[in-house]
Order: sequence, then C-alpha cells, then structure tokens
Amino acid sequence: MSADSLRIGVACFSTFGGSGVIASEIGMAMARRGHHVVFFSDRPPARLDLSCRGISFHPVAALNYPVPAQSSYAVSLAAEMVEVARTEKLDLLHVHYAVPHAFGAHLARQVLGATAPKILTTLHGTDVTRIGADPKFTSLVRFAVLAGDGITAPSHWLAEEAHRQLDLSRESRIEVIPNFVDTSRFCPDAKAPVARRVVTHVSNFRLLKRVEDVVRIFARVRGEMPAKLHLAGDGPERSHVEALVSLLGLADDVTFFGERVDVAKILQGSDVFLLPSETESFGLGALEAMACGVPVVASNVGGLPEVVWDGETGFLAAVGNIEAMAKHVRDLLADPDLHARMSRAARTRAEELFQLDPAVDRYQAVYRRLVGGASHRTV
Ligand code: GMT
Repeated sequence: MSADSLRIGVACFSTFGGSGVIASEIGMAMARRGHHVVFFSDRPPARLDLSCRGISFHPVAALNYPVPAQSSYAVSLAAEMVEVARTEKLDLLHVHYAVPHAFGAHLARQVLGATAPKILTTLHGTDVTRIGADPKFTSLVRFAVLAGDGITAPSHWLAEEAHRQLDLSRESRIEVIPNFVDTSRFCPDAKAPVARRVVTHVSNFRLLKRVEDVVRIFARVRGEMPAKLHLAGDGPERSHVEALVSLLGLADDVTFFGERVDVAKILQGSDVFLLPSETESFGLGALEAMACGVPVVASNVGGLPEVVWDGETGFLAAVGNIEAMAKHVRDLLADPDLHARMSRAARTRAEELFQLDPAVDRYQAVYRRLVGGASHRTV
C-alpha cells in the first residue's frame, strides 16, 4: 500500500439488489486503485469477487446468545466494525442503504471515539422512500443519515426526496453520484441473432417492481406477435407471478431464470427491457440493459427519467399504464429501424454518462475530502 492509500470499510446487502452491486463495484475498483477495502455483510455480496487483491470480507455474525429474540443486525455490524476499525485502522466507513448500516456505523463510531473512521452514507431508494417516509422511523433515519460525515444519492430525484422526506436542511449537502455500469462487461453481443423478440425483466420481485404488470404487458404483446419473456431474479412476488403466467396460458413463452450472476449474458439475449416499477430511485437494471444496447420501456417515476431518455433510448409511461407500455414494446419489436436506433442511443448514453471510472473518481474524491476533515455540513 502506498502512503496515500485509504483503508475503507464497506457495509452493504449481500442480496442481488442494485445497492449491493454498486457497493461491490466501487469496492473492487478502489482495491484496483491500491486502496485496502474490507466488506461487512451477512455473507459475501453476490457480485463481489473475493479473489480481487486488496479486498477482504468480514461476516456479520448474529448474536450468539438466545435471549434477544430477534436478530440485532445493527449491533452485530457495529461490533464487527469496531473490531476491524481497530485492527485495520480504517480511515472511512462507506455504508450503502441507511438502514441498518448507518446505524451500525454510528454506533461503532461512538464506541471508537477519537480514533473512529469517517462515515459516508449512500442512500439508495426505499431507505428514504419507504422506511424514511414511515413517520415511525423518519426521525431515526434522519438522525442516522446526519450522524455521518457525507451523504450521496444516485439520482437528483432521490436527493430531493431525501431532503423532503427526512426534512434535511439545505446545509446538509447530498452529493449526487449517478450509478454506473462497467461497459466492457455489459456490452452488446455482436454475435447475437437479430429479431428474437425477447422481452426481459430483472428484479428482486418485490411488490413495488410490479412484475405482474410485466406479465400483463407481455400477454398483450404475445397476443399480436410471437415473443418470449425472460424473467431473472427472485423474491416475495415470484409465486404470484408464476401463477399469473399459468393463468394467462403463457408458460411456454416465459422462462424464470432465478437469481443469476451472469446478468450481462441474459441482457445480451434481449430485445427490450421492461421496468414498470411503482418507484425507482435510479433503476440499475435499466442502465445495465442500455449498456448492452437494449432499449428500455419503464414507468415514468423517480430517477428513471434521469437514466432512460423517453423516445430516444426507450419509452416511459405512467405507472400501471399497461396498454401504453405494451404498445411501446410492440413498436420496438415490430420496427427494426426504430429498435436499431434506440439500441445505439441506449449504448451511447451508457458510455457517455454512466461509466464506472468517472463515478469511482468521484467517490474517491469524496473519501479523500471526508478523511481530510470535511463533512456534509461544511462542503
Ligand atoms: O431501495 C431499495 O428498494 C433496494 C435497492 C437495492 O438494493 O437494489 O434499490 C435501490 O437502489 C438501487 C441502486 O442504487 C437503484 O438502482 C434502485 O432503483 C433502488 N430501488 C428503488 O428505489 C425501489
């Protein structure tokens, strides 16, 4: 390690969601730049490559005592952070998703006192729009977010929402660092056959993703032309979605891939990406699809308009407007010129605005600023 290398702790979810992907990608990129990066999670995050030099992983173990009836993850996380911060002399803790990670980091910092690392909190979405917006939790989330030294968000929309929902004063600066994609891994597959008419959706199958809308949109498309639907991911709504697929007689044309690490390969085999979510702070899956040259049809909510350009890299429609989204998908599948134009525009936009390295440069600059003594109140 060189003298200006940082020692960074990262707390994130291990699941397939976008926050864990972004945390893993930033951590691996920091390690490639010579920083020492320690990950904290219940198990290794799905897309984290532990063979990367400079990366280590510390499992957050549950309390090994039967009295606390429910898991106390924030307490276990804080305990792990305290131990590792002392042994590894961490400069900074970067926590992804405020709950419970910002709480764990704050608790660790109280214990560590003067030698404590700085804390950067990256808000991701429902930590603000669901948990933070719940009156019972607003004050706690606000407290945890403000207790750190820096705050980032992946879209202007989420930064605004955080100010509003958490009642943050304008002195608390939230830096917007858009999510990003590795365009060398997520790229069009030149060898893929054309006009396969494959529609794809990737998510964690939570209610807010409206995966049933995906199936109903596909049913309307399939009623007018041969097409296939590829569904990747897993989550609480999966059994309902499977039941709907059977009910609509679509089983022969729908494939459930489950949770997959090779998302790029699934996207490369797609013609249209569907994301009809009820809310989305950014929509990382949409960006990954665009990088693969796949136009996106999505709902016009949250940070999605900052990612998908309506009419250029795909189409946006009101939440729940199944008819409009089905029409957009049909137009894309039926018109090779339109599809080729939007495919090129999607790839170009991903390359021009959402590359990995410039985003990591910005995170690195924030790290250095915080370790140098700045905070969200002073920048
Ligand atoms: O906030 C969530 O519901 C979970 C989170 C995740 O771990 O995937 O998703 C959010 O963060 C992603 C990465 O920044 C964004 O791409 C997603 O749009 C965002 N989800 C929501 O806002 C619903």
